[in-house]
Amino acid sequence: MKFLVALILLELYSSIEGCEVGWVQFRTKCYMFSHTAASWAEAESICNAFHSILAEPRSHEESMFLISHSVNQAGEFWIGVSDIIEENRWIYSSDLQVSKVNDFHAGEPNGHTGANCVALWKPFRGYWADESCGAHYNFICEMSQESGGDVLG
Ligand SMILES: [Ca+2]
Repeated sequence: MKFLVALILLELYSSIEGCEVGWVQFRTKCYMFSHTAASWAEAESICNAFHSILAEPRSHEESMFLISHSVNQAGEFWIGVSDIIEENRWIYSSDLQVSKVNDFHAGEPNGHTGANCVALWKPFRGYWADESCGAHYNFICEMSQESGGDVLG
């Protein structure tokens, strides 16, 4: 019983702990919308440097949060979805699984092998565009809220 109470208190504590300064929360994750631009691969490295990864929307709700938040910021935003490994097979970087979300704008993706990384595209009201991975855009990092920046869940 004591253990259960402690567990509940721990859950309660972690749920009100929230996100680090500069990160915004949606459900169980914290996100950082960068103010600087980088290539897709550089963006992933920068996220990793802060114990996070490029954002990987796993549900329609999460994707819509990223899209709606991104259009209130300046610039376009890389996320961690790409078809670098196999053309037109869009996967998450962290586990190589096919993306559960497809929020490409009508007419996208259209860049074929010359565009293998996904950006939230402001002229499309934040919906996805396939872009050249070497292009420099802002980016969104994510970490799980429970991790507190230590280990990615
Ligand atoms: Ca492609």
